[in-house]
Amino acid sequence: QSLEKELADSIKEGQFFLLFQPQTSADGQLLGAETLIRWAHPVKGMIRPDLFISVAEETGLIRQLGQWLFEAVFRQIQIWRRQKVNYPHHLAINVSPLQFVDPSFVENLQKQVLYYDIEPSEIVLELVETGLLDNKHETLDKLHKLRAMGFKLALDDFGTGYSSLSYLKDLPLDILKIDKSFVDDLQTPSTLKLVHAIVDISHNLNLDVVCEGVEHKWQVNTLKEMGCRRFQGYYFARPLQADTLVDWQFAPA
Ligand code: G
Ligand code: G
Ligand code: G
Ligand code: MN
Ligand code: NA
Repeated sequence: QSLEKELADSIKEGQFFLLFQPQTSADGQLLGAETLIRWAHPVKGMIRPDLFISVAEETGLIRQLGQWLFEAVFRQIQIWRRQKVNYPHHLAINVSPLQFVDPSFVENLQKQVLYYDIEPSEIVLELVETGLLDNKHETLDKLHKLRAMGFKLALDDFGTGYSSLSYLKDLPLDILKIDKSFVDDLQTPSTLKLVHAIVDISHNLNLDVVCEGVEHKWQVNTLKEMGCRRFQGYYFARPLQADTLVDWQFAPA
């Protein structure tokens, strides 16, 4: 059976689940988490999102999957609240460009936060450049509405696309996520200088910076010296199950 066909059924059959990757301070204090979807396929085993998100986008199923994703995160927040555990105050959710350009995206999200009694200021929407490019007027209108509702807005994967500085100037954003490819390449002097400049610009524009894909202590130290205060990567933690996340504490190797 094709992946497309299976995707449609799998949403109904509850084969998707969420993991949460900690976002921390330089010394490993939990500041937030990014939600990462997984597909537990009954036959093929675990399928990574790199494979099925693009299929979902091509087939239009991403709208349904995106809807499921928000509901799954919001239900998880309700569970944490009921358990009276301390869950991270910023939960980041990846938004596919195709979800974002949907004319009813803002309205649907509004309904969901009301229904699940969610405080939008606890939610970070991770957006990518594609989709923010298309219709400038509509994009700005949506971003302003989402922010007025209280959501935090992050620009994900910064540095991988065209990453025009005009995004940072023109779009109402709260957070910039520096892509792993930069963090990997910090030993190259030109990359180091570029990342330093991006961090400075971001902070001058009142954007928080999250450094992604941090795998080594030297990377944390280097980035910290540049003024970075938020980190996400295997050095601190891999994506975790919900109940592991709330008990998680950084233990340096
Ligand atoms: O989760 P991983 O660890 O494998 O993520 C791989 C890619 O899939 C990343 O680009 C990530 O942004 C994307 N991704 C992971 N979870 C989600 C999700 O819930 N929604 C969307 N749209 N993309 C996701
Ligand atoms: O107020 P209530 O009894 O629902 O709180 C239960 C638990 O949920 C508390 O221990 C608190 O840590 C957590 N909690 C309540 N409200 C919030 C909130 O707005 N943000 C976060 N992160 N946790 C909350
Ligand atoms: O594209 P996006 O930034 O949303 O997705 C984050 C992706 O990076 C996920 O696939 C996540 O599992 C992965 N990731 C997070 N931290 C690390 C890391 O330290 N090393 C590697 N190799 N991947 C990471
Ligand atoms: Mn992301
Ligand atoms: Na990224």
